[in-house]
Amino acid sequence: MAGVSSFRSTLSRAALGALAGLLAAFTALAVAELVAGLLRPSAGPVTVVGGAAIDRTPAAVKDFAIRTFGENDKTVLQLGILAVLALIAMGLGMLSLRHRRAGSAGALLFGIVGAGAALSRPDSTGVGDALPSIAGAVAGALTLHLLASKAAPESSGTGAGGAGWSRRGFLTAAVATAGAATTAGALGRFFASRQGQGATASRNSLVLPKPASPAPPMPSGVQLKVPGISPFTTPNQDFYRVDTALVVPRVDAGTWRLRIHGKGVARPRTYTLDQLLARPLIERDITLTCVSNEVGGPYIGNARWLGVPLAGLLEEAGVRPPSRGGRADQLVARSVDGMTLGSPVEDVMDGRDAVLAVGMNGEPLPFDHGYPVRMLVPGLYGYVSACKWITDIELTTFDAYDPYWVKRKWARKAPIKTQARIDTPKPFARPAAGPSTVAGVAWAQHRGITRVEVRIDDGPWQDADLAVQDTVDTWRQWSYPWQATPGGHTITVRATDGTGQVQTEERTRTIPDGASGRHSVFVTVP
Ligand SMILES: Nc1nc2c(c(=O)[nH]1)N[C@H]1C(S)=C(S)[C@@H](COP(=O)(O)O)O[C@H]1N2
Ligand SMILES: [Mo]
Repeated sequence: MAGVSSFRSTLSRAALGALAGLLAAFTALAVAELVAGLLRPSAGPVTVVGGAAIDRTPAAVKDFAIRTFGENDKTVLQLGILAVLALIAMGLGMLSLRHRRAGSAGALLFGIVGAGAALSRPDSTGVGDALPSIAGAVAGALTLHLLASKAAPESSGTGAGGAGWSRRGFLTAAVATAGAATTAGALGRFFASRQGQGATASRNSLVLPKPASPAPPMPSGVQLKVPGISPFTTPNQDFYRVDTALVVPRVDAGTWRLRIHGKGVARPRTYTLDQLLARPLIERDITLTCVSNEVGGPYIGNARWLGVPLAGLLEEAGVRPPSRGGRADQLVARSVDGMTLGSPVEDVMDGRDAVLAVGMNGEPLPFDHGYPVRMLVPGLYGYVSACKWITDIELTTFDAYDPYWVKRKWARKAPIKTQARIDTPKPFARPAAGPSTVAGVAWAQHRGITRVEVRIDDGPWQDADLAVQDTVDTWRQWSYPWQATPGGHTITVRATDGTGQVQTEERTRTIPDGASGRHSVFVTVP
């Protein structure tokens, strides 16, 4: 009996320790968020540790995460960080009942990790960024010390029964801690949201100028009337989002600047948003695609963008493309959160509509998509062209500098590969026998789509009907009337681009320069 009761008391002591550890970690995070909310929300410990983790994740794992969790990948990462933290905190809590100092030392160690992560972020604004983690760690260590002393007062000696501890004393301290931490966390959130208010106000008051060069009227035949096909223009709220930002940058357009400088820039310049908006703007339909898009995948969207032609700005700055004797062959765009993306200067200046976009489908860029200004270069995957929250353009060479993704083994240059996707029927659908419609989208930005063919099982390739082409920079819809016969069928599609090149059958992974291969779906006709 004595054995059982001492086992029970060991167990309940362990539970107390774990609870103390959890509360201490919660307090640490809440205090850190409060300090971050006052200073800089994106310097919060979960954000900086998450950011550091993202930057160090091997490309294959990142690709897996995007594939598996889609746009929830960052939520999953943050929950993972919190889960690991909770486990370690419970361990430290138990340890602190016996070795009070060890528990607190562990808490402080976490503060150092968080502070280190904060200072290593590319958007770190200085040593102040270490403060949230340090303050949180100190609060966590003190909390752990307090709760541990309530749970196992040192004066009580080492008796297994823990005679001296007061259940009420511990519970009171625990409840008070939880209450104080919750308040601190809520205040932190409040201050953080206030920091974004200048940005929100600047976006709400932004009136987009009329384009000097409007997009040509969209031909009515670009949109097929087939249920289940992707809309030709992707609504902003449905537009895919891919970036490394755990906290979406909220930039106040009033203080925002764009600097253009570097090799061969005879007249470096810094622009305000108003200066950019005062220039003649163009409006263009451009389909954007992510290099991480699997064959048949969702990371593609088409929008009507409004913005400043980039080539003109570069010419004013004295930049010449390599084919006209320019010394810089790479344009590196840098965002407010420190992301870097590199595009060939030649492509940006070859006459295509490379643009610094301020508008997306008739409204200012959403924060998620780069407010106030982002770059787009038709024909290039997003990671080598589409810098969101852009603030700096540096002319350099491919030899001299590798931007973010290139350092992580992705290709230096990455034109978008010709692809076609079957939107309907869906994989494993059960369409009725008889007349049926296979339909979807095909894209080969800046080359255009001239032909789409469909094959049922091992049958011959048959021409699909093409919707009207908007421009060579947009995707193109297609449909194929199919007489569905009972049984299982594999439907495959392939596209031909404006250069006459037929989409390759060869399957490649997304890394290093985009997936190739043909999309197919398997359906069963009952
Ligand atoms: N600042 C910043 N810009 C960025 C990225 C990023 O991580 N940070 N990701 C790029 C990638 S990989 C793609 S595919 C596009 C996606 O743009 P969207 O989120 O508006 O669809 O943004 C590009 N621009
Ligand atoms: Mo991407």
